[in-house]
Amino acid sequence: MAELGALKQTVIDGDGKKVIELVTAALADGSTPQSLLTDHLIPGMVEVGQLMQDGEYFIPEVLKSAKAMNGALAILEPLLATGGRESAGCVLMGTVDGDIHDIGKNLVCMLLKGGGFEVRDLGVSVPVQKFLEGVKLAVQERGKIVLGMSGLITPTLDGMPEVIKALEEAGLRDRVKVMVGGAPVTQEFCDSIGADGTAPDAPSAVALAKSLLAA
Ligand code: B1M
Repeated sequence: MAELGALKQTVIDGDGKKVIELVTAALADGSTPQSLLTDHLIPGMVEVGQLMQDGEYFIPEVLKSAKAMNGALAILEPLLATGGRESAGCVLMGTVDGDIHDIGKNLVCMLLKGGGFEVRDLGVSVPVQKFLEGVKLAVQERGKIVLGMSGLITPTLDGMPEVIKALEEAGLRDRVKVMVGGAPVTQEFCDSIGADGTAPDAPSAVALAKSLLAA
């Protein structure tokens, strides 16, 4: 489909209406949600990041692209949903306090749902206390759970060890497997804060959540 080649560029241009048109048409033509994400939408956002870094894009342009991307994710999400399979477990997810980036988190949530997980999404800029309350409730209802924390801004990553400390103080740490991620998160950082694992992208986050709950 010739028009599909334009999808990445429409994300870069932040043309939300056109992105939805192209995604809808591509799905009708038989493209899979996974291929739309991997081959077109995510590369579009990666290029937006590069343009921001190069000083060619500023917040208003980036915001338009992010809105266009989230519009596409909203269409793809139900197509990746579990369809009544047995639950693979419960993942509580949020972006750390002070950070409003949600595209990566939304992608991880989407693929986790596709992988059979019940996902409780606390949203963006989640304070320590809100993470703690979410964990308490999820543990009560579901037993052992995975807590996923996403962070894109280096200084806000400090929120991750704060949440882990709060879990320890509340006596909940042994009921929760902590998964951290986001572009600036490294394995070294993960180890240094005592998290249980990190994943570089959404598909590997699903594999990690499965192995953490199986462990
Ligand atoms: Co901002 N921003 N931004 N931004 N933004 C970055 C992150 C930045 C790298 C740009 C840059 O300077 N080069 C930089 C952070 C630098 C740093 O500290 N490391 C930055 C900055 C500085 C800022 C502001 C401070 C800018 C300002 O105001 N001066 C501001 C902060 C606002 C705030 O949060 N308080 C800001 C604002 C924004 C927008 C609002 C305009 C918009 C966000 C809109 C939204 O999310 N709804 C935005 C965007 C879009 C970006 C870039 C361009 C793209 C991020 C993105 O969506 N990537 C980004 C530049 C870049 O990344 N190169 C940038 C696509 C997404 C699919 O990838 O999120 O990495 P990612 O997620 C991946 C993996 O990381 C992983 O899986 C995902 C899918 O494969 N993953 C996990 C993510 N979470 C995971 C969790 C897991 C496991 C894996 O387990 C729990």
